[in-house]
Amino acid sequence: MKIDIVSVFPEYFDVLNLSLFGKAQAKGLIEVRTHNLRDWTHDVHHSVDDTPVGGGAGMVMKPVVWAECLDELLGLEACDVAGVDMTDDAGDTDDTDAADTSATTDAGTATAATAEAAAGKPVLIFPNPSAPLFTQRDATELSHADRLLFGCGRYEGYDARIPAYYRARGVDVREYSIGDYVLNGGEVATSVMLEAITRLIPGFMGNPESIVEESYTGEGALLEHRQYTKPAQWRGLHVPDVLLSGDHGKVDRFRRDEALARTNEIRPDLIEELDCRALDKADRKT
Ligand code: 6GU
Repeated sequence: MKIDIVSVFPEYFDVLNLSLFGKAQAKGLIEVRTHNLRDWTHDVHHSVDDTPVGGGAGMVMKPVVWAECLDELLGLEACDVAGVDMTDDAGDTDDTDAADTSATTDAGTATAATAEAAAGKPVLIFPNPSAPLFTQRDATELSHADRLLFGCGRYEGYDARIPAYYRARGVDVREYSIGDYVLNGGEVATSVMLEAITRLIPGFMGNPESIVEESYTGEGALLEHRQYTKPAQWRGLHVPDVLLSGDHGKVDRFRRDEALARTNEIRPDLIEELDCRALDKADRKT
């Protein structure tokens, strides 16, 4: 998987040379290139932002600089696009866009295209606290992509026409938030998403089984049961007896019950979403 990251603080990603991520790069499983957005500016101050149109506090990242950078990284020639209405908010958020015409270049313009699952196509990802939540499902889907390009915004965000433009050019554009809190920029969110995505690439993890049973994966999407190691008794605290019984059926049942009970307590929203086909007969009794 080829990964490009554009940021005004590319040094943020130096940590990607450490740990499993560093090993995956050394093994050639992933290839990361970081880029400084300021390299695509032409003014003496290398400015990447400007005041918000319509007024308000803070600064907004300029489409002109971002587009020069992204055109180059995506190998696109600059051209105008037609048929994108920036006042139509539903048309710009996700892959349920109304128009599904594929990108064309007749008369030097391109028409709006529906984002589609990655099949050899690069996926352009913008971290954005006002976007849909990034989930394990997204991580799983994106782990199959050949190329990811992350555009990290800082300050109050980026001009909304940037993702709209590349979507209209037929690029698979995604915007994701990583949670209900505000960070200073997209760098940390990018690191979080990258870690969630790349650890699912076959060969990335030392022990591939460790990713199978985890929370949020698979049909069930339950929180995981709690874990214990030896000693069985420690400072007056005992490992549950059933885990020492050697009865795999009982151990599985105990863990499943605990996962369901903990999920119900901590994340009732996940129980709401649970597909009843993912429940077994014994679950229904509890
Ligand atoms: Cl993706 N970006 C920023 N700046 N803050 C966030 C976020 C993203 N997700 C949660 N908070």
